[in-house]
Amino acid sequence: MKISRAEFVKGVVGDDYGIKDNLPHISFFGRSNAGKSSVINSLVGQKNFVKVSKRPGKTREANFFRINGSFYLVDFPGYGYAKRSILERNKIIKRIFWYLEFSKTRPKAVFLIVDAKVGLTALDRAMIKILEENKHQIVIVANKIDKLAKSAAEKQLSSIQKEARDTPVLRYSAKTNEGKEELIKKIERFL
Ligand SMILES: Nc1nc2c(ncn2[C@@H]2O[C@H](COP(=O)(O)OP(=O)(O)OP(=O)(O)O)[C@@H](O)[C@H]2O)c(=O)[nH]1
Ligand SMILES: [Mg+2]
Repeated sequence: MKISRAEFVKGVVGDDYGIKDNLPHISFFGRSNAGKSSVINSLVGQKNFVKVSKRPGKTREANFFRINGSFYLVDFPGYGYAKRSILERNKIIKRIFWYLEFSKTRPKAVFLIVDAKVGLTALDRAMIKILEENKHQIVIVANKIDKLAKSAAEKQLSSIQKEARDTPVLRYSAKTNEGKEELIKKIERFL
């Protein structure tokens, strides 16, 4: 698959997604600052398609991007951003969980973006648990692999893979586009 068209459709704050075209969703979750928006930018090949900021906590809405007119990439707000109020953090988690448990439009797959250098955090583990309980297809994307030297990268990847057991872990860099072909292939398989 070649991504030739990417359109921003809407940003959704509440629980009503209001998108009724029945196109499949592929959803991106992860800690704030892990690079969800950057990964989407690298996939669509446009640097500033989704806003990325130096400060985490930029994405506050679930943003729906229609790709090739045939499916959605959904960029969710990151969880665990410490500078947000507890109330706001809870709201975000609640919204994500609602989507994963009750939304009529179940995502075809969930890509969990982690910072390869940081590895899996407690919140990522909680997220994986919810995803598994709700029988979602999961792929872990170990992003920012460019920040690690080769041996450190291998070490981190194998420790993430060991913990993730059967869940696939992809190495990725939104900066260099490493892993882009594999990620697009994975997405394609879920559609
Ligand atoms: N070196 C490097 N930096 C990256 C990579 N991906 C993202 N970044 C940087 O990490 C920061 C956060 O990226 P975002 O894409 O905004 O992260 P996010 O997960 O969407 O964050 P929230 O919207 O806060 O949830 C930005 O400064 C990016 O430039 C990568 O693969 N390599
Ligand atoms: Mg973002």
